[in-house]
Amino acid sequence: MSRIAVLVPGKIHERVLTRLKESFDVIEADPASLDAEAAGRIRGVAVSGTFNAAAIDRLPNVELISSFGVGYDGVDAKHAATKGIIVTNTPDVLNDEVADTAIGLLLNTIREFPRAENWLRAGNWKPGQNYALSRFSLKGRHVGIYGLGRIGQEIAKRLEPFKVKISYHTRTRHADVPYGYYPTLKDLAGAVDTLVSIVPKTAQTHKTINAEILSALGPEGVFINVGRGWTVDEDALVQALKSGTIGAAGLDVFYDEPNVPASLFDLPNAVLLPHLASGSVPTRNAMADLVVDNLVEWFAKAKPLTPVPETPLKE
Ligand code: NAP
Ligand code: 8YV
Repeated sequence: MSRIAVLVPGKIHERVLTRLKESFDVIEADPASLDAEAAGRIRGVAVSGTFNAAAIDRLPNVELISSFGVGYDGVDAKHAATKGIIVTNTPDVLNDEVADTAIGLLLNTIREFPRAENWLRAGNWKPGQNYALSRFSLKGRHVGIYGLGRIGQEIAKRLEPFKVKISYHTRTRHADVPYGYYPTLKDLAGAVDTLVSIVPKTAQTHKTINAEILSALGPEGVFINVGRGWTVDEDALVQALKSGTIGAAGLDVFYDEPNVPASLFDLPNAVLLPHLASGSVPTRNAMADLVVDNLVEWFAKAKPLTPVPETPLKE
């Protein structure tokens, strides 16, 4: 009996391929390159990155699209839903790693550890010569979290032992958290001196970190982004860092990855990471397993493990 065919349309974590091949007939191809017979055989997709409406429409019998990553902005989940197709993502298994990265990036940005190490490695540490004191300290700061979801809440919990004040902005207020709530991002930015963004890429979050928000954050302000670069007006951010409108920024994500604006490279008050917040071997393995397990569970028991909210669930 032939096995269920699963399409892998592009580069994906090696463990996804290895594990998929244990249970499925894996077809590694661009959906546009498939003939009608091959496209008709595909019942599942495992994807890291983009799978748009046109790609979905090429697969008449696809039932589930399993996306690598908690952010599934590359997959047209709304379009899939109109056709009864399930989309899954990889929530929770990466919360700790991403929250740990956010804290590391915050400390690196405030205390300038990457610059200090570069200074040492360049042979500058000599008798009588010490690295300059960092302008900023985490001590006594008021941290605002833009997005208090699964990851935002882990970031907040990790901040508590640092004895900083913690506030947040989301559209929905949480009754069960001990943090101050601000109903608008502008109110939050005006109240805090440190802003951490961990919201998804949606039409509503596009360039919401703009000149007005950065100005509200102020000259002592530190901005950290571990969510999506889409959320930031990068020209406004560069301008704010150059002019001293804000003090410093730590960025793991960029508007047009992997194209990081050259204007950011020259800024001494920016710490830049190549979208690695979930990028440890154990966490990426857990994400890979969840990509495969969603497909396995769907085809064995008709119950995906982690469907995204747009997905229509067939009982
Ligand atoms: P989540 O649990 O869905 O949380 C999202 C949070 O954002 C919620 O608190 C939500 O609250 C808030 N939010 C959404 N739209 C908003 C808006 N327009 N205004 C204000 N708040 C808004 O998601 P998660 O698992 O924490 O992940 C968050 C995002 O982080 C992912 O979607 C992904 O883009 C990014 N991420 C990045 C990395 C990395 O490697 N750098 C790794 C993992 C995740 P309300 O709905 O109440 O507004
Ligand atoms: C991954 C992420 O780097 O989960 C997400 O939303 O941004 C990251 O964990 C990415 O999805 C894999 O390329």
